Amino acid sequence: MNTEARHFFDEHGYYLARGVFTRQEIHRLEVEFDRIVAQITSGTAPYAGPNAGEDHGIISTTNVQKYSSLWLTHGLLHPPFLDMAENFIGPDIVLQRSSLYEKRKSQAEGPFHMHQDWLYGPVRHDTMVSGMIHVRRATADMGALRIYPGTHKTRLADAWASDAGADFHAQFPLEDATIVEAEAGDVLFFHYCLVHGSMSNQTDAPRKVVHARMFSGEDYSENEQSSFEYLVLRGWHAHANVRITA
Ligand SMILES: O=C(O)CCC(=O)C(=O)O
Repeated sequence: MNTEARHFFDEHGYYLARGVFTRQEIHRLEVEFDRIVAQITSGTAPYAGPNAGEDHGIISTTNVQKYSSLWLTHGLLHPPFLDMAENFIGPDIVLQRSSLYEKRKSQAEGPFHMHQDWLYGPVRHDTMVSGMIHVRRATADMGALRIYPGTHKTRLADAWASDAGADFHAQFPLEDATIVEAEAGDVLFFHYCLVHGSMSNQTDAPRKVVHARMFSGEDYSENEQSSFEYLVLRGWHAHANVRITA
């Protein structure tokens, strides 16, 4: 147990773990990331993914582990990644979903207004944590993640990223948030109640990340049906509402 990381996370709602993937490891994952993005952009609906849009330069998809064995075995199951996640989640780690985002140059506002993630998949005991894997460096100009440290202790009302959260966005402006810059191979772990968002990428270098949203195997979804999509990354999904069928 890395007690320093755990302590920081408990107090601030996030922890930036440096060099979880070596240069070589993250480079292999980047080549695969680029293949996935090339396939999306050569298709008929390049902007069909979550939060995607030509105007704000986002290309996205979910659950890379379903169609990339490298991302499954050398990304989400990478032992140093799960060792670090264990500090915040415990020994049983369940993947709710992963999301890939490539953010290209754009002048659009946003594109991720401040929000909390709990609204997009609440779990009973709020054990959900995102591991944001930086495939390339993310600087302020490139649209690095922005956060309000310490906001992770409560579920806030109307904390939507969409226009439904307009009052929330006025209360937590993107401009005043703390910017978390990171290098390729770093992982930003953050609690799903931490207020976060990000601005556009102002540079010619794309920002590339994969978020892995994970929760404790002892916790469970407030929506029972969603358990069928989950993937145990480490340990065991213990809760009785997970049906194991023959
Ligand atoms: O990758 C980003 O900049 C933000 C993504 C985000 O807010 C989310 O996935 O909830």
